[in-house]
Amino acid sequence: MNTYITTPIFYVNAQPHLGHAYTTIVADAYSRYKRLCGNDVRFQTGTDEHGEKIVQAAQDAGVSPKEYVDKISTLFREAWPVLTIKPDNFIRTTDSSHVRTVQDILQKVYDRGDIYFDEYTGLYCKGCERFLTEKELVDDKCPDHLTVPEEICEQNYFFRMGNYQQWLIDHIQNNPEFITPERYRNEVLSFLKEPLEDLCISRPTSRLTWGIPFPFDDRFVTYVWFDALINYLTGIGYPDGAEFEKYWQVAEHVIAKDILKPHAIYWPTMLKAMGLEPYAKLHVHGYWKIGETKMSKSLGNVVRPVEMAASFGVDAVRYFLLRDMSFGLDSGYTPEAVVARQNADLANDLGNLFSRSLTMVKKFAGGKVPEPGDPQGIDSQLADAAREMVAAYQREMDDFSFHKAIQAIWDLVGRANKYIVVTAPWELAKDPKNSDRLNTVFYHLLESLRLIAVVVQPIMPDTAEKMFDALGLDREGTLEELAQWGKLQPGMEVKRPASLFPRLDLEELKKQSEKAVASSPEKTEESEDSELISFDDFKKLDLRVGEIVAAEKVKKSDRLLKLTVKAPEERTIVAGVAEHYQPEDVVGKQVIIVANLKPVKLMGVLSHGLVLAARDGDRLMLSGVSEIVAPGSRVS
Ligand code: ME8
Repeated sequence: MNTYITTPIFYVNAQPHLGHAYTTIVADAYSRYKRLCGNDVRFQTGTDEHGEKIVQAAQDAGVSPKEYVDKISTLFREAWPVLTIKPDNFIRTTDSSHVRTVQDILQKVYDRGDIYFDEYTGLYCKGCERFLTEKELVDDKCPDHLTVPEEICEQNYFFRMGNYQQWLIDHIQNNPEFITPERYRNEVLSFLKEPLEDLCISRPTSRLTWGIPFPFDDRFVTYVWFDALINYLTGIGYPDGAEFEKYWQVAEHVIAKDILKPHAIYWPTMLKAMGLEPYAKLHVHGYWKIGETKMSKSLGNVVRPVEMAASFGVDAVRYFLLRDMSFGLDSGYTPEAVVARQNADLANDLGNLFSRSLTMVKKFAGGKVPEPGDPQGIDSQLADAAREMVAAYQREMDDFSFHKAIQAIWDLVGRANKYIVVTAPWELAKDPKNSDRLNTVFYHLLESLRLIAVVVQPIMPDTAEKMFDALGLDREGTLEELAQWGKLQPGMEVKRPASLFPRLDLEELKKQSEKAVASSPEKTEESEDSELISFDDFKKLDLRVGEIVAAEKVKKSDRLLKLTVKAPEERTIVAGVAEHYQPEDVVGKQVIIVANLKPVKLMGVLSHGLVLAARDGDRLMLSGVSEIVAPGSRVS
């Protein structure tokens, strides 16, 4: 059997964060699991490098787009091994083979009559890099980016997505596993109840040159999705590579819900138009959040996975992410939650089971796997539980329910710990008459540990490796072979156990990371004054020039003005300046705003940002720039 598993290719307008790491760890764990099942697996990830966002990010960094994408793509590529993620292929949309494939596909679909040229006026969201329909807006804003989309009228190429709407509905209805979990399948089917608009797939080169030129019209480049989605084909050598033959029909994509529509609607219809079968499965997960807010680079509330691994250990991070998120639903990140998992599930439950068992075998059985005697009821129950665990684990891993697969393993860990308490090997060891019984107990314990090591491997590869080493085991073989009860050979030596997981103390970790900052030579100046922030911290602020186009007093407040600020989209900002300015004084002023603050409600009005002002004694003066500039200009 073959497996082809992919992650989204991530935009290189920012560095990898926990959200990207989660998707990629999921794909890595699944690919390791399928390999363990004996499949021939290909796992692909990569970076998405064209488009306006990237040009903007490069400009902000003061380098060329090419220099910029090379640098950030490398950060992604180098982050993955730190998390023991091992992709077979890392694709970049600036790879020449990808560019060629996209152009071939554009030509093919154009020749078939599914691409046409037209004029279009629509509401364009820069954040999504696509036109939004009126229906998608919430309070006239893009619900993901909280910005008012810009009305744009221009000539472009369009893909006749609507031609394939009925086919897509039938396909989703006939294939319940095509989009999972079910809530997302239902969401897509409900969206498909309305007629599908055709998809704008180009940008004029007058607006954007950082893209793939149309093969039949060099005044245009492809628009982000028609370029990006095709990576899944390029990476396996479409159209005539042997790997394409082997892997396309089993393709499984993992994404978060933010890019459901492009993957569930654009992509299958594009494939149909190319004359290809759709991918096999789309697995959709929820968001990692900080508090109530999605972790995202545009909001700046991100956690860096490489730093997390340095604090907690790689396997603790992998375990936490796979265990704490129910695949499909949102989940909250806090360092306290990682530490709690590490201390309870890893150090206490698994770590203790492992070290207690091996220490006792060393002490009471000469450090060798003993020959078991006849099992009693309690022994057979443990063996049955282990067999049931393997079956449940397989079912849940196949189903992308990683948290349930882990629960099944930890049920067995709990049972084995209880088995030690009930059988009390240290008591048995007191009387040589019990040696047969003691050997049976040890054999059952060690065999349970062996099975746990086998199934833990895709989730925590390093931990499994340590367990295999201590148990002196052969790890070659498929899950079916390795998971047979009774494979452990009596007489084999077990090694003195290394501790699997340290117990973590969050306060201690915080102190250590503060110390590390204080003692790093290039940071000494900074650490002398804790009020100073780093340039990286400063860069997180999105400062813009905003033009106040309307202002009114906030009801029942002496202090607050409700401002409508153009920057360049219009947004509402509540400012505490009413004691210093009348509404009519501020209209027309250009001010400096912080554009990426989390929205907050003030006296019942939702404020999207903050206006900067200077306080001089009792006076408060709004900030501004010395010349009139375009609203939305970046302040740096
Ligand atoms: O959308 N929680 O790239 P992107 C969970 N280039 N997962 C998260 C997350 C969060 N808070 N934030 C991001 C793009 N992700 C396009 C994709 S594919 C042909 C083109 C993960 O860098 C999740 O996998 O914005 C999400 O779908 C993806 O990053 C979006 O990455």
